[in-house]
Amino acid sequence: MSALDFSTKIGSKRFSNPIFTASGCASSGSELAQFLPLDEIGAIVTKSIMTKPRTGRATPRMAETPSGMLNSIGLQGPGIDTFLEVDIPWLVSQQAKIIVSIAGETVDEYGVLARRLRAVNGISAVEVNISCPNVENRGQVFACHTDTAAAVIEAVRRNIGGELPIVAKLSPDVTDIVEIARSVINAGVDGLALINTLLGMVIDTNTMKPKLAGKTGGLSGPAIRPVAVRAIYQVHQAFPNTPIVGMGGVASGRDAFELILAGASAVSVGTATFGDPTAVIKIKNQLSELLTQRNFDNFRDAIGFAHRGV
Ligand code: RRO
Repeated sequence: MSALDFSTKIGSKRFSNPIFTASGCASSGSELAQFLPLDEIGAIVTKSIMTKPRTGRATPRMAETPSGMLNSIGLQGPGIDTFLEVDIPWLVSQQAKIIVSIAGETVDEYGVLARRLRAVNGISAVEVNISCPNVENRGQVFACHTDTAAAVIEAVRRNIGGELPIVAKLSPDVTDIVEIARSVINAGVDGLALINTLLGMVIDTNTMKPKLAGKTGGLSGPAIRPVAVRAIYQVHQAFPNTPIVGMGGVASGRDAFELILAGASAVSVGTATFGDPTAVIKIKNQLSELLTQRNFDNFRDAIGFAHRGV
């Protein structure tokens, strides 16, 4: 049997393998670099960056949950100036494939970030995070409404030029994710990132108060995997030609394969990295073995396989 072709594509960009990090779970990659060579990862998706440095929400901002965890980080980060001066050159020096995640408080801020990125060398795509659950004003979750979701993507498309693929990161906390996907596809995205965390809450029954200082947080980990599989399946069914970067509780090659069968063209590993920083490489190797066992000689033939003949 011939060697597996493990490569994948998002828009015009090709990636040597389909296992990526998930935004927010490996910052800009430097913590992971002590455990593994970053150039073996399909792509590093950086923590969503904003126009200005930000300290994030008050602590505690993590809480354990059954088969998962809640986070309430609140977009902590260095801001775009330091990110472009320090993080990007360092990632480029590691020969990492880079997907930059961006987040704004207003449509204009997304446009400003896109303009800053358009001339930067070494970036393969931009993830437009329109679905952060930990914003002060829940009315500002752009991905919860078709019009605001589209407005952000139009601003990014206008400012970034035609070269860099744009991937919109959507929230599962909506009535109909297919309608949100439709609006951002019409607004010009090249791909979708499905799914961000679900909004959750934990109350400590000893103190009788919420465990997180910010009260609510984003739920991630294996508990949300069936939600991710469902969202990917629904969106792939409606838009089979739009590449999906799938994420949500992937902790093994088998889990990644499940998201791929649902329709993902690539899979990001997030929460699993906290327990095992080498998870992303282990999952890549397990997936490669599984595809070979199932007689796939081209990874791309497995994308959306669960839809065939249904
Ligand atoms: O920073 C966060 O609190 C955060 C973000 Br930007 C996001 O997109 N998803 C999440 O669970 N947390």
